[in-house]
Amino acid sequence: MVAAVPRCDDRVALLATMQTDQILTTLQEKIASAASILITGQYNPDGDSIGSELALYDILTQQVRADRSRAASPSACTITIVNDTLPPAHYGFLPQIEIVTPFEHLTQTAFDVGFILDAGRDRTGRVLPIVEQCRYTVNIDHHRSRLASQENLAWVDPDVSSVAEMIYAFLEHPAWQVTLHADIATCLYTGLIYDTGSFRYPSTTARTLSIAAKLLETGIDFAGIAEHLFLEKPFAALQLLQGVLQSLQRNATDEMIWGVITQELLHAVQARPEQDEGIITQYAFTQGVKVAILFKEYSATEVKISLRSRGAVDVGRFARQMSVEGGGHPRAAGCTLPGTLAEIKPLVIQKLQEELVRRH
Ligand SMILES: [Mn+2]
Repeated sequence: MVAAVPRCDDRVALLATMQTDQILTTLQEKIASAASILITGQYNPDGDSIGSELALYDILTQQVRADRSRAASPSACTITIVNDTLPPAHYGFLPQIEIVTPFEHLTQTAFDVGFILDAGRDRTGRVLPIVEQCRYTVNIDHHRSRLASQENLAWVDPDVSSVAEMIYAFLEHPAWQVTLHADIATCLYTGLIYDTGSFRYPSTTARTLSIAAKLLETGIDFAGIAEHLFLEKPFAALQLLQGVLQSLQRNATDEMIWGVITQELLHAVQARPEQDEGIITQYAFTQGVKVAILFKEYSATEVKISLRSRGAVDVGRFARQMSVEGGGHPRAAGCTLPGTLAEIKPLVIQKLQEELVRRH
């Protein structure tokens, strides 16, 4: 996309291409004079953020090596990946995952260049004070953000499927002397399939698939990556699903379905809260269901609610109505409400029932 001459009948594409071209040229110049680089992202890294961080680490390492090999007196450059929390154990298959520095082990606090991937700086958790001390900050993100303007360079494109797709542009740009190899491809493919649900979500474009094809040409174990990411589950996650299914209920018209994760259940199966990933999706795609709800009793005084809609109800708007911190998309949203499960559950079911009746 970057190197190609854009079609002149498409002014928007021309603008976007030039911006990407300028961004990557600027970044190459910045990296050439940097002695220390920080790579960070959202406080709990997901497949796209950790995959993109590791791929960028490799790309920067290659570029630094190429720049320094031409310099008369080459200077050293350190590159550090750190997030608030370490990636979950099931990302252990990613090449070079061990180079990620646990936050507690970080000794350096000032960096020349700081990259914030897949999130705004407000979502970096404990890394934020270190981001604030970076001499030059770069945000590469595909979420709409209020804070991107705080960075020296903001490359934010909400129309792109994943940050991994954006990182691929480094490999196409003439200023970057980097080679795509299987390790980078494994990391970027992880980001692509994580954020597109294996190319099922509407964010998937022809470019997403053409990048995926280029990644496959390096010989990566793409079936293995998908198994690690989406199919393998700890036994505790299965027990959690078993417990949630026991609470399965639906309304009189069979259009609304819900389940409950109680504190008792979490404790009994020794599951971590994030191990409920995927349960709500299964609920939402039950035939005839228009709205799915998962109530999560994470403490005795508040209930986290995950919502999915097949389109009849805007659950993002509903979540924002229920709580100022609630939000999400029309079809996938969530909020946390103060109160006990016994109070919150009937209230939310009744309000969503009213929304459904209004849509009829
Ligand atoms: Mn992402």
